Amino acid sequence: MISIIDTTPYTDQKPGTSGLRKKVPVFQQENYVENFIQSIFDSVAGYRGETLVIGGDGRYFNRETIQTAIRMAAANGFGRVLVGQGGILSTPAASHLIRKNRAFGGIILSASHNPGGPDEDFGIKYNVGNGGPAPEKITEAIYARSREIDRYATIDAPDIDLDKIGTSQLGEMTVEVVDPVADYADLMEKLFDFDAIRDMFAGGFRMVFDAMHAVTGPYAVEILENRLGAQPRTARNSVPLEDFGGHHPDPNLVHARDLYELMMSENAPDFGAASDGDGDRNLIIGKGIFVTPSDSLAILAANAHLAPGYSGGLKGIARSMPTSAAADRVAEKLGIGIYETPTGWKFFGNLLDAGHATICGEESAGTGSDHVREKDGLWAVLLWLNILAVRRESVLDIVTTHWATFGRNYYSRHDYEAVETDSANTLMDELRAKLSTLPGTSIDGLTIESADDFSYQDPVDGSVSANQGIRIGFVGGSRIVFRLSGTGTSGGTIRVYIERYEPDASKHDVETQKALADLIAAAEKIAGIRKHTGRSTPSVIT
Ligand code: G16
Repeated sequence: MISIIDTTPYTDQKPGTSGLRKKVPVFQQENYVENFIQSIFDSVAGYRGETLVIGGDGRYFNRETIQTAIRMAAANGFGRVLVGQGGILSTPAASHLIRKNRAFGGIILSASHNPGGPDEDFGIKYNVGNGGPAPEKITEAIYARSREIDRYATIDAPDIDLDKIGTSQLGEMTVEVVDPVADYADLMEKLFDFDAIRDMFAGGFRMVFDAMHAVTGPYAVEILENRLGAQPRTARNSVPLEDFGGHHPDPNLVHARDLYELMMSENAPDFGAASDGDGDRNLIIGKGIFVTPSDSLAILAANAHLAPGYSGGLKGIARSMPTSAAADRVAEKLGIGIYETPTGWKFFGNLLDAGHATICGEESAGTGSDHVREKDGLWAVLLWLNILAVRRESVLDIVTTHWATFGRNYYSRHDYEAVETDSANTLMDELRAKLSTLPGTSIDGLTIESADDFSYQDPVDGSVSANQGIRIGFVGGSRIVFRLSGTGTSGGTIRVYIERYEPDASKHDVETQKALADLIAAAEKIAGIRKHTGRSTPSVIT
């Protein structure tokens, strides 16, 4: 029985870099979830009788929201819902399911790498029929609708048993609870040389994968251990927990510290990797070397032809603006296009659909390809494994050879988290106001060549996204970028991205923060971070 329920709008349902992210108690307010989901349905057209994919990263409030979304999909006229068993679907697996089943779209419940639990974070993302995040045109329509919504549709029905694979009926709509792993694992098997990787493991190659008690656990166990024959317990923390065991499921050097220390120890295995809450990010660490996401993108692009899925070569590479220019040098050598987009995977969708780019990446630990329309943590891990299996060199050797060939882009990101929103905005406003006066000036011997606020025009649909981050370029190719994060849930987060290009291989083994010290000091002088935030050091350095 369909019911139309009266509701009143909330004013804060503006999707950020990746969907709507808020604290759980915010989502638990009366009709908060219902308003947002109805706003999604009201902002897209033509879904009657079509398929909707639903799943999430297993965090607290996942199951309740899935039941709400299923009922609302039935009441709004969808013909079929595909939902991952246990409510689980990694973001890349959801993207694949949407594409494979030619679904109309998908609702993915995740706050990515943010912590989970009753007082922590939750999120709702909407993905469109190409499997990728909704473009800005749609997220803006959803926000506009959420500000005037006055009713939503649902159906009176008992909960669906999410734990049992099978098909049931909800009113006119079919609900299929599906294995969340199988289709995705099959896709990986098509892209990569599983025989070569299996041989490498059989020869004693050792790896540790930290699933951080998040969604990739079941995927990693099935792919790495069951299908590729890696030793049992290669996948650690592999049971998804609603609160991620009390940790941040963020695969960086702060939150995956144990893995980092293991990889730097005498006893380190050959390869270490981790993924985040919803499985789209990756962390790659070789024995004795952390590979920055920007370098990883460049190295994967330079070696992708060694994997069967990319043996025909790449059409182009795309990277977000703050990502280092390491990939640009690879694109130049391969004679293919390089695209610089704003932060947010949604900006890669058109480039992938139009066949301009095959591989995309971001400094924020995201890499992926045209196999889905999301970044994909395990995909990056498997491409690395495929390259290692073919080259039979250590990660350290592969990285240092890459630098010797292309030069090294020293790179670091400094985050100032949970800063007062007003202070963060003032810092950016003051910076923006003086941009035109900066070129030609020098700070401690570093001469500024260019300064602007990045604006992107999508080469496929012509849409323009302005104010995407302040870029300060120095003579010689070094760069500092300032931007406010679009994914935080408390206050503002200022991100400062610092990069220096060093072509001389004899200067490639300087410690990163040391190699960037003069630029780090210049960032403080240009932006007055201490004055605005009261902080003398960043909260996180990656
Ligand atoms: C999301 C987006 C990424 C973006 C990252 C950081 O990742 O999908 O494209 O790079 O946030 O964004 P920001 O710098 O605005 O915080 P995820 O893994 O959180 O979905």
